[in-house]
Amino acid sequence: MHRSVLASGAVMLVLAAGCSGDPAPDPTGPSSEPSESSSPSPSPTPEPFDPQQVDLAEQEWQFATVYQGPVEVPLEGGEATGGFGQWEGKFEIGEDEPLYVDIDDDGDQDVVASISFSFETAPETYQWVATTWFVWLNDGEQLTQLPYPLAGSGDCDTQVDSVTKADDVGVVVDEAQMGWQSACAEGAGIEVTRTVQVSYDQDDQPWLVQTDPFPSWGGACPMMVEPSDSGGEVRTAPGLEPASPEDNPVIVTSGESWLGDEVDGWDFVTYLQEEDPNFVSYCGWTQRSN
Ligand SMILES: [Ca+2]
Repeated sequence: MHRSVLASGAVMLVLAAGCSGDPAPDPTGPSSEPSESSSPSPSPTPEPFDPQQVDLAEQEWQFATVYQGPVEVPLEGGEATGGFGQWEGKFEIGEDEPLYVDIDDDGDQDVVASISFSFETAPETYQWVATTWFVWLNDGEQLTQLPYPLAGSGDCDTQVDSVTKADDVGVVVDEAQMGWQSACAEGAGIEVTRTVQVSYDQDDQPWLVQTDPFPSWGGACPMMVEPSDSGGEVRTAPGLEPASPEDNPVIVTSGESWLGDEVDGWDFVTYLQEEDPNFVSYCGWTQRSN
């Protein structure tokens, strides 16, 4: 009897404590915040993609010149052997360090780097053919190479002196063109400096566009071979703004380029500026009239 009275007294005490004591902790209330912030974050934010962590010497490239279309080149240790055009030979990643630059101005660092091809004239004997600079675009998760040559050096052709970061957006290509109808032995002596960035068309296709000294195609350009009577409005890239050289563009016949077959409905053309005494070749695109 006495025992049950004690027991019910204990129950009363528990109930009293439940009613008048401190309120139970509210998990959503302010009192729970300090314990949450002091515990370690269960899922740390992943590291952002760093293009400098990509080893371009171990990537599959597409090698091309402005004349000869792309071949796949799986580099290992910066080298690969294989065919290019009528040649068999070897590909090697350029000697210069890759250039890290936000070439499309989207906030992510892209890469510009070069690759060379030499053909094998005899066992273990190679003759240099061409070096081409390409853009690798960073989409925030990976690098993807643009197949269009940004700039290129070739035998008896344009020679690239440097590709460097522009003060504003893009890269500055310093190169020298051959004089029109000049002999190879005279070398490339006509200095050209152009600033190039990547711009996107309405379908989000990336294109190389020259922004300085005037809007034009920003990639490598085949040299003028002879005058032509071709016409048409020259654009910087298919579907983008008109090229606007300082003087009227005069379309000429140039060395054949694979880019001419690349885009449905568009021709890839070389033009001069009217009255240009140096016959400097620039490139652009005209809408095909069928
Ligand atoms: Ca970018």
